[in-house]
Amino acid sequence: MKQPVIIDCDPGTDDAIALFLALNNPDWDILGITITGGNASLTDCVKNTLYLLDTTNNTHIPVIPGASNAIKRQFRYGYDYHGLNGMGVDTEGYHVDYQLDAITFITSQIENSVEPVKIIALGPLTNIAKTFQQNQDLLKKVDEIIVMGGAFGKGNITPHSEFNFYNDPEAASLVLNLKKNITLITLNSLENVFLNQEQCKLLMTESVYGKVTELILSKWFEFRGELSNRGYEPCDVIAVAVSMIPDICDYEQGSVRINCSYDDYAGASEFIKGQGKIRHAININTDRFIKLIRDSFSH
Ligand SMILES: [Ca+2]
Repeated sequence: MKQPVIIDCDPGTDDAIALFLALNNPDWDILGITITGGNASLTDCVKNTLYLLDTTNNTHIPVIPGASNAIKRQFRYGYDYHGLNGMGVDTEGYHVDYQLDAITFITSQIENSVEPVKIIALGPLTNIAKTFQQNQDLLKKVDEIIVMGGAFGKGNITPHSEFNFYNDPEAASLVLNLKKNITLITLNSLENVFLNQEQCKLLMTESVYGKVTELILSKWFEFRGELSNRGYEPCDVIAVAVSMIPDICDYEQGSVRINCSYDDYAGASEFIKGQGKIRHAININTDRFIKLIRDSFSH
């Protein structure tokens, strides 16, 4: 039986490639893709997801809108990093069905699933936090939660904070303190995995997934200009890769404390090694990571 999976995300260029990797995993049954605002407005993130599923013939997978803002705050978007509409592509003609609701969807899918559900969270954790805040019993039927977010001693939206945790620190704190094992991919996990343009070209295979990846990454390098010299950070793609091939990296075990202030330290995180339910991914094998995507996008 296939592993049931729900992906919560905010596409976003790296969310896009992460979704493609997940869609190509023959062992997974993607029950749905729930959306949070973050990299772009909720509306843009939903439209970007519809675009990704449409261009790769995956329109049978439901896309469900969720949070348009954080639990206590306004989202700060990432258009300046990701480009037009938050993913660099024209999404005119795609329409958002606001009758649907991410929390209702996640809850009912977990309740109705025979097998425990894997949850992969690639954006601000608002939808996930609200779901389990309302119903902690659901956790019994969750296989694992994989979270991309946070940074220890560094940041990307401020010098101290990573984008997803900065955008909803209250949600991040709630999720990372759930009574559930969590695999965490942070900016520290990514230290060796900044992809230069040559490495990115390796992901642009002849399949439809490779072609859409080529479009999105080419637009990103063009949009960022000289700022792209540091390389492309495939944050969300790493999260999916780690959850597909757990031995692609090493881990350190512990707990995480998250700052919920209203300044540049909002979402800043501290890792406390030792007792704890958080498994922090470190030392990603970049060659295996690139090979995994190339193999997945080969057909
Ligand atoms: Ca994301």
